This record gives sequence, C-alpha cells and structure tokens, in this order.
Amino acid sequence: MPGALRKLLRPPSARVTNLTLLVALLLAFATGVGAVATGSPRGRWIVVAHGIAGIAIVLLVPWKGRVVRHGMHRSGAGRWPSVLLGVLVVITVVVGLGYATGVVRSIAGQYGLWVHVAAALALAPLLLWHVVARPVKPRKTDLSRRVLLRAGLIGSAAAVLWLAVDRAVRLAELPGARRRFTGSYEIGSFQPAAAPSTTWLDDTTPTIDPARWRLTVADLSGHSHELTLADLTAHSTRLRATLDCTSGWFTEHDWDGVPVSDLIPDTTGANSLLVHSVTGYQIRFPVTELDSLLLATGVDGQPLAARNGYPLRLVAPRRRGFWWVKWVDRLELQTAPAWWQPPFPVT
Ligand code: HEM
Ligand SMILES: Nc1nc2c(c(=O)[nH]1)N[C@H]1C(S)=C(S)[C@@H](COP(=O)(O)O)O[C@H]1N2
Ligand SMILES: [Mo]
Repeated sequence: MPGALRKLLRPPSARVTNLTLLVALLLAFATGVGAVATGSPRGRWIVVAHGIAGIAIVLLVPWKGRVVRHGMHRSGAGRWPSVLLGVLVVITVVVGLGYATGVVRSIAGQYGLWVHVAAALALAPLLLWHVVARPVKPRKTDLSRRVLLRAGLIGSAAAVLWLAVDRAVRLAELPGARRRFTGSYEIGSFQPAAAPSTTWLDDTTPTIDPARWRLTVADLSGHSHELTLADLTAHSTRLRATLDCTSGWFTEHDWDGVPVSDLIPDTTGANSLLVHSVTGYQIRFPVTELDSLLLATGVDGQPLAARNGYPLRLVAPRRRGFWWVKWVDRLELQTAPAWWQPPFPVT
C-alpha cells in the first residue's frame, strides 16, 4: 500500500472521527426524509444518496469504536443516553439494510420501513443532545486536505459498497431486487381487493351517504358550486398511476374518474388548489400540476372501497401516497403558494 494511502486510512483524531460521523448521520437523516418525500424518478438520486450515507456510517464504525472504548473508561451521567443513541443507530442501519435487501421486510407485524423511520426519528433528539452536551468546535484544520481526502475516500468506498450490495441483491434474486426507485415493494396491483389501505397518522374511514355527499368547488372569490356523485361519474376517464406509500409499498391501478382540470378550467390569479377531505385531512397542490390530477370514483372498473376513499379520492401521479387525499369533499383555489404548508401533512 502506498504510504500516502496508508496514512489516510490510519484512524484520525477523536474529534475528526466524531465530526465525520455527525456529518454522515445528518446526511443520512436529510436524504432519508428526502427519500420518503420523492415520488418521481427524477428524485431517485436522493434514495441512492441515502443508501450511500447509511453505508458510510457502517464504514465509520471501527473508528468510532476506538473513541467509544476510550470514552467508556470515564464514567459520566451522559453514558446511558449515548449507549441508547448507539443502539438506535445500529437498529436503524440494520433494519434499513434488511428492508432494502428484502431479507427482513416486516418486524413484529410492522412494515420494516416504518420501524426504520421510527428508530431514526427516535435517535434524532438523542443525537442533538449528544452533540450539545459535548460540543465539538469545528476548527480551520477540519477542512485540511487530509481530512477532506479522507472524507472523499469514505464517500467513494461507501458508493462502491452500495453498488456491490445492489448487484448482490440482484444476483441472489432477493426480494429487494424488485423494488421501485423509491425503495417500495409492490402489493396488489390491478387487484383492488388485494391492495393495501392506510392513513397518514390516525384518520379513520368515515361513513358517507353517497346520496347526501357533495363535492364543493370554490374559486378565488369564494364563489362555489356543488357536484353530486352522479355529476362526476357521468364524465369518467381512465388513468394508470402508481400509489406509493411512505411506509414502503406501492400499488398500480387504472383509476376511473374526472380530471381536475375539467372541474377547474380557469386558475387565473390562483397559485394553489387546496384538496380537502371529509375527515379534515387536506393538502395543497401548485396550480401548474392540475393537468395531471384525477378525482377517482372507481378503480380497475370497480367502485372505490370505503377504506380507499369512497366516494371520491385524488390520484396524484408522481406524488407519494400522502398526497392522494381520500374522501374528498372540497376543492378550493387559493392565492397562497403550494409550498406554504408543512412538508408532510400534520393531520
Ligand atoms: C440517521 C439515520 C438513518 C440511517 C443511518 C439510515 C440508514 C439506512 C440504510 C443503511 C438503508 C439501506 C439502504 C440501501 O442499502 O439501499 C436505508 C434505507 C432507507 N431509509 Fe434510512 N437511515 C436513516 C434515516 C432515515 C429516515 C429519517 C428516513 C425517512 C424519514 C429513512 C428512509 C429510508 C428509506 C425510504 C429507505 C429505503 C430506500 C433505500 O433503499 O435506500 N431513513 N436507511
Ligand atoms: N383523508 C385522508 N386521505 C389520505 C390519508 C389520510 O390519512 N386521510 N392517507 C394518505 C396516505 S399516507 C396514503 S399512502 C394513501 C393510502 O391510500 P389507500 O388507503 O387507498 O391505500 O391515502 C392518502 N390519503
Ligand atoms: Mo402513506
């Protein structure tokens, strides 16, 4: 091994190790959130970046191990939360890899990805505390050539390992090889009865009397009109689209319904469309996207099931499942921009 490379691979100081690991964790966290937000193939890179960041953390284990071994000799009040943090990182990484390869797809009846995300969310406050409790002040030398080269080396090694894992999964024909670019697994496509049903947090399927239900369509000036279910089914068209839930599954169907732009031909002055559910769940779309949206009354030639949004649900191709509002009762043009909302629903 050339001397320069050997020098690079020599464990760095504790502070450089800690800072590198912190950067890798922050990258994994940010790209993880990005991975569950993305629904279009253009966002594939963020899912790949997430896998690479996760593997980089694994590569840092030997270096961090040295730091931990030294730290454990000193007893301190902060030890147990730190141990818990370490355990949560290990769980997050192991479950993430189990899910991505398809080796472990569910844990205790939960979708593996859900467990992965829950562990990652639980470790976030601990990580924050961990760094606040022992602040590592960045120094100018942290950006030295050696440190940057080392970071580049770890990043490249992680990328190569990610590719190797990806190839191995394909060669071994593990379930992970059949995933979509978002990392999700297929369930019940073109078979509405076999398709899953879920809610974002704790919404429950409402009981809706189709004879009394109306869709209210409101314009910018507050004027509105109402449509019955029969009004909507009279103008049905078909759209093939994939519902891809952030809990790690997707399902493809032919959705029957009315294009939103047929109901709202004129968006002059508006920036967004608020799509509201009987349950109070709501989400705002940019008006530039209305042409791609469908309000479905049926799926694969059958009426929608209550659990899947009967009588009316939104179909939002290239958006993740949480945008596909179920039990829609109101469409409202607004001047507020579409980004003027939490990045994920809060209801
Ligand atoms: C510091 C925290 C995290 C670590 C260390 C981590 C690590 C990992 C690892 C190692 C994988 C397997 C990747 C592969 O081999 O392709 C993975 C997959 C995944 N993780 Fe995370 N993750 C973290 C946080 C999150 C968060 C916060 C989210 C979402 C909110 C998330 C969402 C995902 C998704 C969607 C996948 C499957 C996609 C893929 O295969 O890359 N992760 N994670
Ligand atoms: N009103 C309402 N619509 C909703 C949700 C919800 O909780 N309430 N959950 C969303 C999420 S997270 C997903 S993945 C899809 C699930 O649709 P499905 O039950 O037909 O599979 O509905 C979306 N629409
Ligand atoms: Mo979802």
